[in-house]
Amino acid sequence: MDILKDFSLEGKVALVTGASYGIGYAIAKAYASAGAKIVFCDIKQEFVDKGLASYEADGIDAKGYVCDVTKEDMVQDMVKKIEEEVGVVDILVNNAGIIKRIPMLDMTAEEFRQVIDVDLNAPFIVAKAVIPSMIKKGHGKIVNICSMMSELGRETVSAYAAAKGGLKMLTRNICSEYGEHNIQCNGIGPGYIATPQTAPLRERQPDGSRHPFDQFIVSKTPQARWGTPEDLMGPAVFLASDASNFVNGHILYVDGGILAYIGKQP
Ligand code: NAP
Ligand code: GCO
Repeated sequence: MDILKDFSLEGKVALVTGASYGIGYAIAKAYASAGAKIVFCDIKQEFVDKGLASYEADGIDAKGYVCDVTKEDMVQDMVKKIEEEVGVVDILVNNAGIIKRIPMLDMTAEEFRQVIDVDLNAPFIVAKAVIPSMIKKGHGKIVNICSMMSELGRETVSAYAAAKGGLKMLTRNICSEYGEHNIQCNGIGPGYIATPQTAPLRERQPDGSRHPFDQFIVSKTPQARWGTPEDLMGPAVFLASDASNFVNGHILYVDGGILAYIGKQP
């Protein structure tokens, strides 16, 4: 028996939202190396073009679409085009996301809504667009990119934590509602990963010292380092492959142990 065959994504179509760079790009790269055909979207043509150039440089024949995942009509059109031009989506990664780091009392309701829209409403919209064809095909994999903030709060990220907590429960509900159609819906909860989204938390101070938050995260992580997008590749392939066909409604935390650790004594 060759157990590694179960991790193959040969012949599968994988849609990764917001995958011109960052975590989504790394996951798409991993899926391509496991044999999947990659389709991705980004909100601006310039970022889709940037992403296509990166995929090409990495030897990946990806297809990119301009799509704001918060707009249901755009998402429905994109999925219809993907089905016509590439094939039915076998694997969906709801990766696109934003964060606004604003103290709650200073945050406007509109700013709160914008974060909820991208980080929670959009995964609902995109999942709703791909599930019907997954049901017809008799299988599907949905991977929602959750967060430490699906479990923990911290100052200034009220909207993001609310969205990612909700995304954890949306993950469990898709599992509950569509598991009987052989659709597995799971989440990945990355720890603190070095991407553009967290760049402000790692900026060097004027005196050249490390950002206080950078030092804080390293002290809170048993592996004493920030994660990289590459750290998410293996777990993402596992959750998209036949190797996880009886894993459903699970949030797999890829955090270097943060959630298990009280933190190093200062
Ligand atoms: P990132 O570098 O900011 O990339 C986010 C991507 O999402 C960008 O390509 C962005 O495109 C796209 N996007 C944003 N709004 C969109 C919309 N309305 N429609 C389509 N695409 C949209 O973020 P990241 O660090 O790679 O994070 C990716 C995911 O992982 C997010 O869901 C994030 O919450 C989650 N996460 C990140 C970390 C971390 O430490 N980095 C940890 C846990 C979870 P544009 O550039 O064109 O806006
Ligand atoms: C923050 C960070 C985190 C990470 C990630 C942790 O401001 O606290 O941006 O939210 O992005 O979600 O898992």
